[in-house]
Order: sequence, then structure tokens, then C-alpha cells
Amino acid sequence: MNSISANLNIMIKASEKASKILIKDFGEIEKLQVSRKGPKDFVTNSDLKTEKIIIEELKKARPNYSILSEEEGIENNKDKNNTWVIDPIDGTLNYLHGVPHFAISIALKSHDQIIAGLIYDPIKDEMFYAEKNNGAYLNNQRIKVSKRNKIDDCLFVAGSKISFDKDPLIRISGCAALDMAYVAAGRYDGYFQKNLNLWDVAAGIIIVQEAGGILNEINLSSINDVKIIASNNSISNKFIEKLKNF
Ligand code: 2AM
Ligand code: CA
Repeated sequence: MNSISANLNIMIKASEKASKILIKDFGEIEKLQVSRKGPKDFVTNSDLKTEKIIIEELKKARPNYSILSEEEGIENNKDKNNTWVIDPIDGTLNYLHGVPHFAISIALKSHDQIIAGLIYDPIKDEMFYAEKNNGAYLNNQRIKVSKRNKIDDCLFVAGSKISFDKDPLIRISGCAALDMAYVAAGRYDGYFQKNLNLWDVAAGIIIVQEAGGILNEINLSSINDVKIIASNNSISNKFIEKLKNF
């Protein structure tokens, strides 16, 4: 097993604890699909509960770190150079519809860099993580981006529809964090999406980088309006060329 930092260990523990509620609530969602009110309020509540557990756990271990999270927003604490960036349920619409493709995403931003990232898919029990200069992992196994270098051989994933002159294969999965994790693991060859929030992609950024992938330049001081183009290094130039008007 690879050695991990104390901070990553804290992130893992927080996501594992929060995932218990998430799995339990997901099991209830199917029943709620037929109720008059539907599961929407229930899901909002799951989102809040999950985030609360994650923040509690992280704060217990690192009380001074600042926080940026989907539900709570910005919480500036004593240590403004270290910020936990949290998305308690990425892929909320999947979750709401009972589609088992969503994840918890936690990153640690230190100064102007993401230095650790974790994306946990509790249903498939797949934990993707990376730390700066220490490689990317899926459940303790090292992961690498794919080596495909021909557009026609590639499978890409996107956040929304886009048309090309000659369409490459593109999926839309509904979970930005897992899209990036899957690029890192070589399952997809590239991913692109606009109008994201930093918490959607913060963990994915370092996981893709540490898996040997290529990312566009991302301004980590902007919280909204984040654009991502991520891919394996072999297809990167052709992929960017395809997306020149994106
Ligand atoms: P969410 O599930 O946490 O909302 C799919 O659209 C992906 O993009 C999801 O990861 C979703 O995160 C994210 N996303 C971010 N902003 C969005 C928006 N305004 N509308 C839809 N999806 C958004
Ligand atoms: Ca999200």
C-alpha cells in the first residue's frame, strides 16, 4: 500500500463516515419516487446532512482550516491558506432519480494549489485519490490515464451536448467529479464542461494531473464559471483542437 498524508487520511475518514448516510438515504429514494411530494426535499436534506458530517469530521482534525462547500459556501477561518473544498453529492440529479452514479468530492487547496483530492463513489465503493507528486490511486491501486491517441478510438465524456463536424463518441454522465476520476483511471479519454463550480472539480484536478493527464489552465481563485478540458496526454492536442470553439 502507498503511504498517504495525515490530511488525506482525514479526508478518507470523513468521506467514509458521510457515505453511510448517503447509502442509507439512497436506498429510500426508490420508495419516494412514487410519493406525491417526490424525493426532492429528501435529497436536499441528504445533501445537507452529508455536508454537515464531512465538515464536522474535517473540523475536528483541522479546526483552523477554511472551508468552501456547495451548501454552506465560504467559511474563512484562522488559516486562510488551507481550504477544504467540498461537494457532498456531486451528481445530485442522478441521486434524485435513483441512478447510482454520484460521488462525494473533497479537495485540499493550499495557497493557490490543490494538493490533495478524493472522489468517493459509495455505491460502487470506488475511492479515487491523489496527492501532489505522489500519484493517483483507485482503492490503493495506482491509476494512469489512457494511451489512446486517435480520436476515433476514444470515448469522451461531457457535461452537456455539443456538436462537432464529425462527432466523436461522447457520453454525458451527470457527475463531473466521476467524469474526471474516470479520465484519470483511463476509462474515458477526455472530459469537457463549462460553467462548473470549484467544488465540482477541485479533487478531480489533482487526480487527473497525478494520473498523467493534461488539463487546461484553471484559475483556482474563481469559484464559479470554471471550464475544464481534461484528457490523456496522447490525445490532448487533437482534443483541444476539436474543442477550439468550446
Ligand atoms: P451537482 O450534481 O452537484 O449539481 C452535471 O451537470 C454535473 O455538473 C454535475 O456534476 C453537477 O453538479 C455539475 N453542475 C455544476 N453546476 C451545474 C448547473 N448549474 N447545472 C447542472 N449541473 C451543474
Ligand atoms: Ca457538484
